[in-house]
Amino acid sequence: MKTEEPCDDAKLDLSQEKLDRFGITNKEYLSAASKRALQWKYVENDWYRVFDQMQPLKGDLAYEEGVVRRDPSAMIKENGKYYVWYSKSIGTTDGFGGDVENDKVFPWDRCDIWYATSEDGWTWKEEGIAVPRGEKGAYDDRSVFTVEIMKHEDMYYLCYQTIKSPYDVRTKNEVGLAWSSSPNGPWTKSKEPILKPSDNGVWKGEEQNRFAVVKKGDFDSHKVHDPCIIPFNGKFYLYYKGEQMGEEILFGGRQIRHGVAIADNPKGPYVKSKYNPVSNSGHEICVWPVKGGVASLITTDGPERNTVQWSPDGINFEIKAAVKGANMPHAIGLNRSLSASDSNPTQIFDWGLSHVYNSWNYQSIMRFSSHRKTSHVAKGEKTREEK
Ligand code: AAL
Repeated sequence: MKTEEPCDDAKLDLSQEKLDRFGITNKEYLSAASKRALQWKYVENDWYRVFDQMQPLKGDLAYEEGVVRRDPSAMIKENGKYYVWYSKSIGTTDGFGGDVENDKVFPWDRCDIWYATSEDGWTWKEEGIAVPRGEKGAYDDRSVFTVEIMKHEDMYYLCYQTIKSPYDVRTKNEVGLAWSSSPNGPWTKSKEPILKPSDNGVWKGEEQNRFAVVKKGDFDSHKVHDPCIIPFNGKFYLYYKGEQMGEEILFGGRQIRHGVAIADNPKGPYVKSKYNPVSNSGHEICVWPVKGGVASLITTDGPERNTVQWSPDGINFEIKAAVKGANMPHAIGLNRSLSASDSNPTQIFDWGLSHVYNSWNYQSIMRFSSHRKTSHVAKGEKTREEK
């Protein structure tokens, strides 16, 4: 039987070189998979990475029973030391259904933002609280967590998630900002959140059930998470993860998507892009500027998970490579002291930090590393480059 018509054959590149590369010797019989391969926009190997097994840290950031340390920020190098910020809380997680005013509903509930320094990236000294939860009644009175750092013109900016008590399953999650002229603080907090969920979703009924909706609204109608600001094209691009009211499992996992909000100044106001969402897959945000555009590691959820994507304009992302899922850190704190280059655009993954689940109650920060893989060789065989 001749090939069915899932796509327009006229648009396929049927050059001899391409057919030979994909091992298609009879172009009269193209499966749907072959047609998709011929439509791939990018097939080179320069973005590919394989992650090694994560290694434990030493000193104050070594695993500590009874303590949650998770969601490390990027690392920056200042005064000859690496700095990292992270969420820290104490004690077990109660979950929902009990007394949400007083329980701890998630490991990232009842967190403050702490920071630590290290000379070698292995042995860390915990320096103390950078940004505490707010006073009762403030928009961040319940938890501040999942922080990112940006240095710009000798000022330091921490952006992070905020929760106002009570923390129940329908509680909206927002984003706050704090700034300082020193990585050691003191930090000044924004009086209001710099980013909020869209307000065009409608809950169904009064019960605390996040799946019951009359209308789901935008992709970020429930939560704006994992904020990360990078300077780009003379502006400030705040990338974030959106969660939608009435979340479903759809085509490859949870409905988790990424958006961007853009500002002229680091403190905002941040305006959400009309093109959002900019990714229909992913989870924690991991973005870095390279090749004149913005690259993004997409992990965990959605059909495009475990891919590296790149956009020339910070908005229109295309897949550049798949990333091997094994050992892949999913809550990466990038090492911003490593620069990605045109010839090695994923060099920023040489090493950095992420967290692991030691248990549902407790998480700790560990060190990841990765390497490029350009050929697949047997023991004793020379690589493509060595031949
Ligand atoms: C993570 C992140 C955010 C969420 C929670 C802590 O996977 O997406 O940080 O709020 O879980």
